[in-house]
Amino acid sequence: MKVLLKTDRYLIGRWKDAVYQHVPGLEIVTFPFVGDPSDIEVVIAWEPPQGLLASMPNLKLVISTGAGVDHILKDKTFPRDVPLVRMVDPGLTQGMVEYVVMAALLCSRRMHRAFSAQARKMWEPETVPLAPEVTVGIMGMGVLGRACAGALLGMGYNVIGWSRTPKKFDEVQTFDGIEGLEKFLTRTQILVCLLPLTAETEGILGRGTFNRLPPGAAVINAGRGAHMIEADLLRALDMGKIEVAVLDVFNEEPLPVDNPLWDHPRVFITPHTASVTTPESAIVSVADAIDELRKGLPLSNLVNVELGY
Ligand code: NDP
Ligand code: OXD
Repeated sequence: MKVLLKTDRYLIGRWKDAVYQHVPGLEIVTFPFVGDPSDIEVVIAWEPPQGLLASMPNLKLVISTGAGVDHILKDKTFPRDVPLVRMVDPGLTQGMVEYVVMAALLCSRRMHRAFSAQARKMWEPETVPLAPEVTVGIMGMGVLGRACAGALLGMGYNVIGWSRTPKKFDEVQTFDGIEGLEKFLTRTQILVCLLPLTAETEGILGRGTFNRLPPGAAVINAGRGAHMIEADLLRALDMGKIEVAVLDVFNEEPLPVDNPLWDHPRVFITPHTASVTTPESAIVSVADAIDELRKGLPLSNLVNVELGY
């Protein structure tokens, strides 16, 4: 079986080693070398170029090294009959839990004010709410959203969740669908976006959403940049509707130097590193997918390409 690796350039060597060590009996080629496209049966991919997957007539499986698959489905030539499996990996989940807990603490402890006072060498004490006085609303109660909810509950935060379909959790009140969105937002003081990017979720972090949050709310976006209408966020920040934002993902990445978000005193920025897939841990999920394919078993973490996640 011939496998093509198309991952971030700086990770390709580590991915190759991991696949050699964990999945016996594969011939591995690394992009941009492809050889004869009709020989490739499996592609392990991050941001494959437009048309690459469609050029492989014998492709049997595509494995996304990311949890999100928008980077693959944005290619309109993607062969939709080929199974697409996404990344579910304890390391990726742990990274996101750490990021969201860190970001929630930055917001509820109002660290932007402390950092601003430090920059001005001003001693400006203030009391901040404790976690039990703060409600964190998580958009997207999937693998990552649920894990973050558990960690935030452990910190003492109130946690509520929003998803496409109804959910039931012991300690997390949940809302679903467009009908549930308003109630969810009006109760949320720190909004965390962990949605996949789909036709339905694109632009969801915009004026309509910000207007429904209580005044002085915080926004954490670790989903995708296209969830956010950046101009609406800047307006909401400047109007005081949103007190602070923690952003990991952007409409254009790397974030252009002239983007006003860089200089905003109440915006924290990270470069799409909320959680990064580590080949040495993610290889378990990749090996499982190839094993399931070889044995003709149902594939774990199969994406519904119609829904886009
Ligand atoms: P999952 O597929 O496990 O969960 C997705 C969740 O979003 C589900 O609860 C789903 O609802 C909900 N959802 C989807 N569409 C809608 C909708 N239209 N309305 C309301 N809820 C919706 O994904 P993961 O938790 O594994 O990952 C989530 C996203 O996080 C990824 O797609 C990726 O974009 C992002 N990510 C970002 C990283 C970073 O470093 N910044 C790293 C890893 C992931 P339901 O349960 O009803 O299906
Ligand atoms: C992912 C990502 O989707 O890294 O896993 O953004």
